[in-house]
Amino acid sequence: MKNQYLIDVFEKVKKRNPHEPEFLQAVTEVLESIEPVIDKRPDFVDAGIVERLVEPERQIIFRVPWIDDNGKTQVNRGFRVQFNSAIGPYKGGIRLHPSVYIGIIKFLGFEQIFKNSLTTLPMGAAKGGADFDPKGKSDREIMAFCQSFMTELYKHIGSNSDIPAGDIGTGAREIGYMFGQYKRIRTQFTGVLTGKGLDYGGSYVRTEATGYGLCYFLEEMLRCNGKTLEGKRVIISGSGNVALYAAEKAMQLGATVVALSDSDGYIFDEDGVDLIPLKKLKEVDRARIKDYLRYRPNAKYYDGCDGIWTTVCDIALPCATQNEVDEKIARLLIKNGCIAVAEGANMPCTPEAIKVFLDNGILFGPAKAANAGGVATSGLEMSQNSERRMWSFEKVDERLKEIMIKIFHSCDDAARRYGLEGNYASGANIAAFLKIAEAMKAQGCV
Ligand code: NDP
Ligand code: 2IT
Repeated sequence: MKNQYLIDVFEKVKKRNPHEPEFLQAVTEVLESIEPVIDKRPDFVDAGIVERLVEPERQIIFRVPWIDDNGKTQVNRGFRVQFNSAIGPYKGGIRLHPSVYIGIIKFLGFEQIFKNSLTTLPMGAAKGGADFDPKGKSDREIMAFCQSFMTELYKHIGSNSDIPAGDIGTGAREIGYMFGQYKRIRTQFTGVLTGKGLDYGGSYVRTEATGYGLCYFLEEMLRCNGKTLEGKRVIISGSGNVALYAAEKAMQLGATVVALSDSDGYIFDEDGVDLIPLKKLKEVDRARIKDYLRYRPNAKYYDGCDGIWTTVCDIALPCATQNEVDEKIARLLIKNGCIAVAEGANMPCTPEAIKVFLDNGILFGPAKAANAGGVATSGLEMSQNSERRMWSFEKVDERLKEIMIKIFHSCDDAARRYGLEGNYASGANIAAFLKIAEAMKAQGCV
């Protein structure tokens, strides 16, 4: 970074947010790529856009007490960071994972600003969560936690102010319990959460949306570079909501998915993973990925989640968590013949890894563009809730596809306009930032 204004803003961010490496990483990546915009737009500097952008509008931290199955009191820490409302009500998921702390929620909330801007839908940005580990908990314990979490969170959210959704550890079950508690406390049946069940205000395709959207984006990125998904060998990290539906769509588009993982290890199935047993294992039984071998004894299981990146592939889709692909892994993927990487997870590739991809001509789809299909479909769920109607699967899927193709082209166009052809990571940041910055400028110093 050479721009003095951006250097000064970043120094302040570092000073104000020590011990939050993920947040600083997300901010650095954005500030570096908007430098050519700031160089040309002194009006953004005058309006203090960037120093306002890096400071959340509101941060809420609260106690979440609940009783476990042994009658013992447990206490978790809950978060909601309402980052930016320049272009719409706060919108973003809830992460339930033991690693959650304020720095993780802030990095995710910050990324969400740009992602939501790219969707073209009117959504501001927030993220929430708790350091609660859903793994191994009974349904009753999950319900007790979700009800307690919502008993505080309800004060800060609403269908026109802040609309949470799922993320790691928060799926249909958790959204259901949270929605039930919100409705009970507020006596209001509104679209306050997205990712709801289809029987009570949910949208078709929301379950599939992030994974499907990732593949729609990937397909367009490949097409515009004279390639297709047909016949490609794909590896996907994770085996949660995003990974499973990325696998499903990649297969529908003619690719062979040979490996998926969880935090313990990964499976390799040479002829292509069989999604029917895998979905049952992960979505119904809540089992581990190694149990896949019970259905496909010829597949292989290896301990250690990092091992998946040694698998020979044409395309890699990191769909588990942040910073799972580092520089070493990036070089290994390239050595093994990988031609494209698209991020299903949020910030799964380190800045060093991204640089290696870009320097080596690997097609790289950045998270805030490539995984925006989830929140975009949440936006479509909000529209349906407002209309009090439900659109067909086909209609939502069609809208999702259109949005993902448009997102790819906004990244591509912005990159070209700034002489960064093929750098969709910078293109995504620039395109998203311009819209947010104009909206913030128009609304004055708030
Ligand atoms: P899930 O909870 O459904 O699945 C998460 C998967 O990632 C699991 O397989 C989990 O393995 C693995 N995982 C989680 N943490 C780690 C870790 N620290 N190390 C290794 N593996 C890990 O979450 P989602 O599929 O919803 O989310 C995955 C990613 O996609 C996240 O980065 C999320 O922010 C992002 N995302 C999600 C969207 C959505 O709509 N759900 C939308 C856009 C982005 P294990 O079971 O062993 O923990
Ligand atoms: O990271 C994300 O975009 C999500 N977890 C989805 C957010 C949403 O509001 O659907």
